[in-house]
Amino acid sequence: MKKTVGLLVMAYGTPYSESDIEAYYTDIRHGKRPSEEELQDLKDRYEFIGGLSPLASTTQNQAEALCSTLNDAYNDAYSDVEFKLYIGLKHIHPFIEDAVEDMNKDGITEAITVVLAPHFSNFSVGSYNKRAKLAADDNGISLTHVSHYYHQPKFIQYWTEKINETLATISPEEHDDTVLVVSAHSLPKGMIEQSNDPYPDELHDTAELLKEKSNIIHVAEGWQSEGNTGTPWLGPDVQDLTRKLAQEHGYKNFIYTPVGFVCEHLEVLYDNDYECKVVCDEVGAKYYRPEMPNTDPLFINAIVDEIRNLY
Ligand code: FEC
Repeated sequence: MKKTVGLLVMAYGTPYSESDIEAYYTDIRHGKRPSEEELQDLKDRYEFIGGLSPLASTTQNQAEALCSTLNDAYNDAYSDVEFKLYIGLKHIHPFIEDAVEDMNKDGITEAITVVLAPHFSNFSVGSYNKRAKLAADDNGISLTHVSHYYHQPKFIQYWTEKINETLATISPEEHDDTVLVVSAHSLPKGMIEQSNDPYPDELHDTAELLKEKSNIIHVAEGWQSEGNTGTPWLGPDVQDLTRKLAQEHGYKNFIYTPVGFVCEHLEVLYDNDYECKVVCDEVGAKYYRPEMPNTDPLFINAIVDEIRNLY
């Protein structure tokens, strides 16, 4: 008899329809309703990327690909374990707590948790894990958390291949005029510094690994998608960084790799593909943004490899 272990895949979540946007934004802001202006601004950004974000269906596809690849990997090892998938979202239903309750109803007593974000911060992956743990403790379920997987060779290989494929479309004489911008979602600076959070170091390690493994010559690190809290966030912001790099080095080509995210969604389709592109146009440089990992087998297997190290 195989033992059924829960696979709790957690992700940010996105509105399923325009009418969900207000409640979703209110949840992101810890229950504080956005002003009419803020709400309209967010609605306009969704409108700009085609009405809604592809995040909901991509999360579902990524989670299903992960669960089946994981089951194949454990079958190959003649294991007595079978993983059953549960999806728990941070800001919209099915919430993390709903998924844990479903596990309990199904008689699950042990589960692996994975967040669809590759770097660890106490304020991102750590906060998902905390919510899962609280709910799991109430339901008598023991959890093993995947903290991060940005360092997994297959994750780095995915991005290395994408960078090299992009470079291959740029003439070799221009490679010295090309810069790679490696970025993740910004977070409030004070929170990160006070808690000695590993998040900035993990982004830095990612940038170093990509520089070492790929054919890129110049690499810069930046932060993106910061919120309006009136307090400083981690910088440099990718748009300011673009202007500065163009001014100081005269780069002609900018390749953006938002490695802190794992698929195309609002923060990539708007903040990179629109906002960074506008700055590239302004400074007379070309904009490139390779495809995000989505369900690429290298990406899915990077998470499987991390799980196999832990469980
Ligand atoms: O495609 C979509 O519909 C959703 C895309 C989306 C992802 C995402 C990932 C992260 N966020 C992180 C932190 C913050 C902090 C605040 C914040 C605000 C927003 C807003 C939207 C939004 N985030 Fe998000 N985030 C996505 C979407 N995020 C929409 C609200 C409007 C705005 O500010 O643009 C600020 C909260 C506050 O105001 O108090 C902090 C982090 C990640 C990456 C890790 C993860 O995926 O969990 C960190 C995707």
